[in-house]
Amino acid sequence: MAEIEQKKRDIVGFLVAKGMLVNATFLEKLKNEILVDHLYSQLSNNPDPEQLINCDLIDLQTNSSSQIGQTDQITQTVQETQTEQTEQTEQTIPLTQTDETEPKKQNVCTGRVKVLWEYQTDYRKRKIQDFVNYFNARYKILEKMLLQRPEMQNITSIARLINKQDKETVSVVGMVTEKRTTKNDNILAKIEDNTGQINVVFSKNKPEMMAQAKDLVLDEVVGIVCSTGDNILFANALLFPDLPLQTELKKSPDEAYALVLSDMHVGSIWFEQERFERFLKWIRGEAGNEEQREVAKKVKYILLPGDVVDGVGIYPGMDKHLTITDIHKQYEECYNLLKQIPEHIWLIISPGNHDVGRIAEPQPALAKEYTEPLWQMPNVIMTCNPTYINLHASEDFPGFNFLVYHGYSYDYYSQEVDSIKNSGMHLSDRVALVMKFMLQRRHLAPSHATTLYIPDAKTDPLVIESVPDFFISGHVHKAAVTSYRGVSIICGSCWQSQTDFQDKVGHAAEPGKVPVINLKTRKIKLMTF
Ligand code: D5M
Ligand code: FE
Ligand code: ZN
Repeated sequence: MAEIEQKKRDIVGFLVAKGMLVNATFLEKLKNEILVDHLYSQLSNNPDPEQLINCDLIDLQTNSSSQIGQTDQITQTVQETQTEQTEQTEQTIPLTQTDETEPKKQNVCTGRVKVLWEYQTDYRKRKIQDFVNYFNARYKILEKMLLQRPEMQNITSIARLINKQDKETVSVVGMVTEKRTTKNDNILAKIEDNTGQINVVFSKNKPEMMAQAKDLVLDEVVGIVCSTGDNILFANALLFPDLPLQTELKKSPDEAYALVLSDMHVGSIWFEQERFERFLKWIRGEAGNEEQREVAKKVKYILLPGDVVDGVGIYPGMDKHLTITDIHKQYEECYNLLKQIPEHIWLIISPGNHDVGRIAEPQPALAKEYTEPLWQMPNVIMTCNPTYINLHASEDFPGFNFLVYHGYSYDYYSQEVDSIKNSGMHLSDRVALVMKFMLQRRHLAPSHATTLYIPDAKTDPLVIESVPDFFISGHVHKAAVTSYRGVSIICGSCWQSQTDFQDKVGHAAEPGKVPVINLKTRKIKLMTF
């Protein structure tokens, strides 16, 4: 029995390593030992993962009479799932009937999840050079984005500007290393590229640019169109890496929903059990009006972007704020709750700053050692923070790219970026502005040390390298929905009522709001539980 379980794990592990994630239907299939043995025997040949996932018992010519009953049973289960799925997607994803030999390869999944980027933990000790390389990597990616802008045509390196005598219009790309307001109310920033550094003046006489310059944060990489002076630059325009202007909004051909369920904080004395149970009732189709129940039926994905448990030892004296003081038991309780969600819904779990493991980002997927029951769930995908995943792809649809980040760095930006701080909004209502700020900077924590991070010599995983369709966060404990240049920005709420700490810092939590994303219309509604 244990051997079979290990084989199952190896099969799933193989598929995950190949970027193929398995769904409930597939795991249901794995209940049959013949199929497990068959698939396992294939692993050593490095099989095509697509074929492996679509392999069915009926494809296997098994003669074992003792197994036939079981075989029929499983096949039936698969067919039932297919029928259901076919009905749901019929209007929009027609089944191609041409491939008669492989009818079951169509729509076996009730939805598709692909992890596009997975963080591989690298526990070696970091040296100074790693930090240098990391900053260089970040600089290069952002510079490349900036150089695509027409305004950046006359790009010159800083070293070549230092000795320029004549007044000329040039453009530079640099990392901001200093910033201050002068006594004349202009802004003086020092920028640096890999050839040198130079001061840039942003004049208060250009109000639009001045507003942008006030928002500059240290270490961000910007483009500046400027006039040269004597060892100084006078800025005429400031450019952020930013998103391209919106093209057509991608929409799913079929009606399906994704939910954001962040910050459960299971184990906390402030965990809102009753509220969460109301959510569970709805998602199981046992509560809500007719329209709401219809939506519940079509939910295919639930994103849980971190703080799924309250954790232990996160701050001094935390014990007295916990109903469950053992980290294993917290995840076990989390499992007890999540297993009540219908299995046809994918649950995509990524870590937050309260979860087990390191809080330095990128945070690897939650360690199995502490979260075993979650890993065992057939419909759970454990991924890292930040993570980049593709949801709902089909033969006719490329799927949506989701950038999911817990949001630990956001506390700093909501209090320090000039336009956000002075937005007139309450601290807990600023997250939409912060998330837009991140998209403009193309970075999840542009200033060094605004979040803990692990430098990676080759790349900076917190750079927003590809433009997502959806940008999802949590952490702030208050839901928000907006959009920027075609990217839907969504922050989940929480399942923990206002904590003592939040009282102290003047933060107002608003638990129990669930962003419900209609993937067909791209409309997002907040449901309250
Ligand atoms: O954080 C939940 C929320 O609590 C977060 O978005 C704001 C508030 N919070 C947490 N830590 C801080 C700090 N250091 N300053 C200001 N506000 C904070 P959670 O991660 O669930 O504890
Ligand atoms: Fe939280
Ligand atoms: Zn958090």
